[in-house]
Amino acid sequence: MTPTRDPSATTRVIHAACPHDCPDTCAIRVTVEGERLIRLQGEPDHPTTHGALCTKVSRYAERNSHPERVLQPLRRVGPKGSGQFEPVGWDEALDDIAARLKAIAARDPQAILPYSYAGTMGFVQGEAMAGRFFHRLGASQLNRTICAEAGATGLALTYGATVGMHLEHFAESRLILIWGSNSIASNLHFWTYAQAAKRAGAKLIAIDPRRTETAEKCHQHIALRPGTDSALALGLMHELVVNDWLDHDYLTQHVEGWPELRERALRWPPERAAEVCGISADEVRGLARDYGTTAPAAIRLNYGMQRVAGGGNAARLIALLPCLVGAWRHRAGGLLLSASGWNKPFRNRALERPDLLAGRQPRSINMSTIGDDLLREASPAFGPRIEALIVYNSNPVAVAPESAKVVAGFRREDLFTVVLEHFLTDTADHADYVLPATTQLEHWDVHASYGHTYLLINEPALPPAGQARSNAEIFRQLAARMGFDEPCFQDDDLSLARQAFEVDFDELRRVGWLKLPVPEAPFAEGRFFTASGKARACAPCLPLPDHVPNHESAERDPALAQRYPLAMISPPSRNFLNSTFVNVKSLRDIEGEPLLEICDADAQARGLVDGQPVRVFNDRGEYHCVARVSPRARPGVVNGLGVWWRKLGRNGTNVNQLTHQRLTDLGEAPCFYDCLVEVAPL
Ligand SMILES: Nc1nc2c(c(=O)[nH]1)N[C@H]1C(S)=C(S)[C@@H](COP(=O)(O)OP(=O)(O)OC[C@H]3O[C@@H](n4cnc5c(=O)[nH]c(N)nc54)[C@H](O)[C@@H]3O)O[C@H]1N2
Ligand SMILES: Nc1nc2c(c(=O)[nH]1)N[C@H]1C(S)=C(S)[C@@H](COP(=O)(O)OP(=O)(O)OC[C@H]3O[C@@H](n4cnc5c(=O)[nH]c(N)nc54)[C@H](O)[C@@H]3O)O[C@H]1N2
Ligand code: SF4
Ligand SMILES: [Mo]
Repeated sequence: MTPTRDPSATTRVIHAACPHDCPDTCAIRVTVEGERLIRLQGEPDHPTTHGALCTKVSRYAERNSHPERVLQPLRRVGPKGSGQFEPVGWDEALDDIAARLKAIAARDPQAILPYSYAGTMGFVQGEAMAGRFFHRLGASQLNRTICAEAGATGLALTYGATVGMHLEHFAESRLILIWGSNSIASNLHFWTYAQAAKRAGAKLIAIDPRRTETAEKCHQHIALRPGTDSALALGLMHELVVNDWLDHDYLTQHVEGWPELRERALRWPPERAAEVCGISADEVRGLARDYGTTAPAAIRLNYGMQRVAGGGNAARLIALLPCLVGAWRHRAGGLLLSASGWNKPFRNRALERPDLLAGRQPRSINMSTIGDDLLREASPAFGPRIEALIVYNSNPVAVAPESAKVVAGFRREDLFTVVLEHFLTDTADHADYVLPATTQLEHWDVHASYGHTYLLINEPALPPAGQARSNAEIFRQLAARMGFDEPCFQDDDLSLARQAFEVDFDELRRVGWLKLPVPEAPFAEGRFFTASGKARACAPCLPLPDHVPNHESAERDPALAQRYPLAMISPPSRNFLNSTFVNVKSLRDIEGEPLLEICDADAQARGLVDGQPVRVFNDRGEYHCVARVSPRARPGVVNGLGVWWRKLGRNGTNVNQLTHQRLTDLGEAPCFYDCLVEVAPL
């Protein structure tokens, strides 16, 4: 049936950007007629998007007009965590929230904590007005470590910044190591370039404990044990040295600490590395031969390998590999973990206004230990007990480690919690107030990417659904009620968008995106961003990187490994984005239900068959799901795909019921993939 059209409505085409925490940051073309969404498609003219969106965001309209969207402010009526609310007017809600925050701030503003991450990666609806608000208030600061800090810190220690190859140049590589990344699921537009390289004759090798859909399509898959990447990197270096597959010129001129690193590498013959990694010595030798003798060789490193105790050291070692063979000399050689550091035009200080702290230095709370921290009493070391929590762009009750403690913290009757959300997530269920937020189709924003080198604009295409307001608008109105009268609290969303980057904003609006000025082959002649201009293996203030075994491993805790012999990783599901989209029915139907992949031998040893309900457990708790006996799991490792909403799971839990709050070697990040469990029939 042809829809009837309002003749007065005009068709408009709008430049948008995908807001999700994904390295691809796609440019989106939205077509609307009046206030009706006609079409949402990948922008055909944007180079890295090339007209394609992933399955998830192709369903963005379904998410946007979801019948369960929160469309008006809600106030808690039931017990904490019951998810029982009554509607309330905006003014009443904001007045009450401001009064509560004022009373707490009068005692100590550090008892108030913002909690946010990358629900949207936009600068305006991220930390622009929110940053101003919490700086002016003098609230506790949040150390945003939950995703990438171990790897990013390792990368920055090595190169001086979180930068790497251009996404597009992977198409010209002759060898690509896809390391700790399931590109087809989580970096689809990189995969397009990798496939182009493959068609042109390049070899693709996946390094991943799980036989992912990406590993399956590579020429080779090296299924190492989780948390052993540093051992593999050292074993590769050993082989590069003894076979003299080295670029001596490059090492001499552009690497600090090579003699020391060489000595360490020589202590890692392939047999030793293989033993730690749970692979064969020939796999180490073969990989070294490929890497040492093929040019240009590129590494697509991703964050999957750094969610373990030694994640930072592993990232440092892997980031040094391209320096050994001189891969950086070619634009299609080198490594990409993050491109976020290329965003030089970003005006963080103008946007978030840390100067509003006016000399105060509030404490910083690590978002990855929110479970422990919500349960902590006041103390001289910790400071005041956390009394209020303002959550936006994040779903900590589902995504933070060691859920039992996170939930206990959120259930504290004396904690005042406000959640800005689209949906009644596991976190929103624990709120005192839920405030309805606009979506990417309904608000202004600007974006940079951590996987490519373009800036993008997002113009609103639709009016806000129901009574939804943008995050920035909500913080603006709270600021007014708190009596914050600095002029920066008057900036509307469009002004904030203008202030974010030092670029020609009108040009950004006209085109939809702008390419950052990034050198073609950034380290062809060294010039790293470190103080010495060299890549750093070690320096007077920086010890050599080494292999650090997992917190939960036979090496570090043999008794624990006896009781819980299986290492569990919990990588993302292809059709969810962290915990976003789990409530979108068409996507949940594809994923089926929460499951645990286990290999045939480990299943048989426990009398498990495919499709059987199981309990996965350790000392922290128990998670119920369905066993999938599958070659995707290697012996000794189970894959609990994430991150389901607890309330949509079997026993009201998800994988984070099992994860712990210990941190990584660098960056104080969580160790989601460093977790021992046992599995039994339910
Ligand atoms: N579809 C989808 N896309 C996403 C996300 C999502 O949830 N769903 N999440 C987004 C986010 S927040 C991020 S940070 C990015 C990047 O997210 P990443 O965490 O890099 O996600 P993946 O690409 O799935 O890569 C993780 C891979 O690392 C593997 N892995 C686990 N432990 C180890 C290990 O110790 N060593 C090695 N070598 N590999 C290991 C896992 O099996 C998995 O295949 O993806 C983003 N894109
Ligand atoms: N076990 C395990 N745990 C993990 C991971 C894992 O691999 N395994 N991955 C980790 C990683 S890499 C990350 S990055 C974190 C991610 O954790 P989060 O950043 O919390 O990501 P999401 O779960 O996607 O939740 C984002 C929420 O923000 C909301 N949102 C989106 N846009 C807006 C907006 O404009 N305004 C407001 N107010 N809200 C909005 C969405 O509705 C959604 O509920 O999870 C981590 N947790
Ligand atoms: S989630 Fe990633 S691949 Fe999907 S549309 Fe967004 S940026 Fe593109
Ligand atoms: Mo992430």
